[in-house]
Amino acid sequence: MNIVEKILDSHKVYGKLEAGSVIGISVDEVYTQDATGTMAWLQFEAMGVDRVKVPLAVSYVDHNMVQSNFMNPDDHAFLESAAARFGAYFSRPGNGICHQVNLERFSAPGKVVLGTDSHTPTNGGAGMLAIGVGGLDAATVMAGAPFELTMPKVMGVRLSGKLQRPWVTAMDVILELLRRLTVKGGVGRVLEYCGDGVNDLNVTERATITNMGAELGATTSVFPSDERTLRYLSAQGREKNWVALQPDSGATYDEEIEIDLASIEPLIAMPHSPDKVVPVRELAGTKVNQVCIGSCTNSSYQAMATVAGILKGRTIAPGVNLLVNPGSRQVYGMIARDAHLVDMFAAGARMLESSCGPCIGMGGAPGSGQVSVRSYNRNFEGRSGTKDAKVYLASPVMCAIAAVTGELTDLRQSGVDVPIVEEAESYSVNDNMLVVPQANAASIRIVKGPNIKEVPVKDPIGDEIRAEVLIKLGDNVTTDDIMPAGAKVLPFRSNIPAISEFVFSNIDAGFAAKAAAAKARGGGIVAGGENYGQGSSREHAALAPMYLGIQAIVAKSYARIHRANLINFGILPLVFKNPLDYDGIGVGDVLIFKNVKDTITGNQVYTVSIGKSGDTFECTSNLNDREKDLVMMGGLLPYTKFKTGN
Ligand code: MIC
Ligand code: SF4
Repeated sequence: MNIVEKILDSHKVYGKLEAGSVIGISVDEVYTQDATGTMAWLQFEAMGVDRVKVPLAVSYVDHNMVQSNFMNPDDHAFLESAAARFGAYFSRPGNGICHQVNLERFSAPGKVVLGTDSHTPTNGGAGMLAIGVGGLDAATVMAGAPFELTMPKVMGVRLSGKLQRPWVTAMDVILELLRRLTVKGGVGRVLEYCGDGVNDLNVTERATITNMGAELGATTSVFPSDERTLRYLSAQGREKNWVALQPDSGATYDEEIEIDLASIEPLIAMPHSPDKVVPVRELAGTKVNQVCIGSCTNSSYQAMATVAGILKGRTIAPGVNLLVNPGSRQVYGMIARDAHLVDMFAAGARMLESSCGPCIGMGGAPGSGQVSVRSYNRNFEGRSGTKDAKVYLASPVMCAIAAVTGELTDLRQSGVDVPIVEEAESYSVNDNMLVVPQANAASIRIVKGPNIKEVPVKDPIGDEIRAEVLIKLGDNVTTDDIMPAGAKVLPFRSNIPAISEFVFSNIDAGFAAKAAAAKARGGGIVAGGENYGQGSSREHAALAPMYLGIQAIVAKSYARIHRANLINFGILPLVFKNPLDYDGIGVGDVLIFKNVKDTITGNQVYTVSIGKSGDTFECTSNLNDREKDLVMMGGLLPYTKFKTGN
């Protein structure tokens, strides 16, 4: 068996480990973050379960950290009280970004972790099977259900050789994969890293690679657990969590690709997609206005100390703003202790708190039309908070050099020395910002500020859908397109009626009003191309459209987490049987589906007629048995209530 099969086999509750079949697995840990966690915990509360039923649950606060009014701190207070009430650890604001803190303090090879954030696979760097899910899926698992997924294909990524340090980093490895496979290349797959080259990478470097495997659309990515994993866990004072985890000799993969680490050169992703990757040297001379270093992708002690070494004794170039958000308080403390922080400050860095910050448009927006180079993982249009900003993604080394030279350069020609920093021998461990769950919590009151509203629930599906195409989009529509983030919108994550006003607002400012009008006439439909809903796990990208009366999406294909979220909220994720039919529909067309219920429970081939012309085309829904029930009943919440009799 390969590693993925080993972990799934040891956690299997039902199903067959054959690519494409539905399996249920037990889960060792679930974590949430504040931007998706308020919904997850409200949903958990609505399920009427007294205490989480997974061995470990952690509620992090890291996204909604700009407290421009009462909303975000109210959410934090809600999360803290819900964690106490239901038996989860609470990672207090300031402790760091969920993925990095979880890797540091809770990762355990061979175990399964779900997180309500698409970059949960960060933990795969330490040999965990770590999967990003929507809040409702997390709540259901915390309430005791197995996690159900379609058995993915396992793609072996065979690494050989060694990176050309210090110029080439783990970030360049994942950029190389994005260059080869694109943002759709990982859909339906888990990437399992193997081969001698694995030894060249330490756990935090591996975590950079598995973190950004999310941008490939992969279900997750995983590295073996070896001596380097033991070393990392020991350095975290957690060697007891180590187990060895290697593929059996002769283990096979559904697909395999090879990467010679020595052949990788410094790479960069151009606006506005993580897969628009080119060698940095091709862009040499491009002027840079802003540099952002950190986030959940590149915040290890090693990365931060390397950046400080580049900045030491220099000043950032005129016209450049440098923002640094170290991913955890642990790393922040260590770079302060070792005076790297002094070198960063002295060079002119603007040090931010340990939170997502500019990565999700929570402050740090670039100016109009500016070039921002970031060691982050996503550069979707508008995500930075500035629609016409040009955001590039590159390694922390490239970013630091761009900060001091003011432009993109062929690193080796830059004249800047880059220190080689070894992996930390030991980490300073201080868990005082992790609130430990207590027994006897039944009397704890859950605190809900005025912006925290009930989760809306859809009615069971009707037998006829007659709904208008409200928007028609191309391939790779992101959840940032559907449900934008940023400092203005994120505070409404606990208030679906309010956040719904922003659905598709960066593409069509009148969308919410159009949808409301269409709702009265039978509802709306969204038309999309391939890989609809890539990116974030935010279920608001399904929940808010559902609230606006969206009945179905018709697209050529879907990203995994978003498809699951649509089903969880009772929206039909339809696929054109013939992709060319996409061309035959337009905004304003009324699409009519008859015998919907019989089709869902039957062959799932829907004959759709287009109102005006009377033309027809076919769609399918590819729902498994459980998904059929969910869509029929209006989603996972009514389904769970029905099953548990609540
Ligand atoms: C992101 O990177 O897009 C986020 C913000 O972390 C999201 C979660 C969210 O939208 O709250 C993710 O990656 O899932
Ligand atoms: Fe936060 Fe950005 Fe990581 Fe998402 S990708 S968890 S917004 S740092």
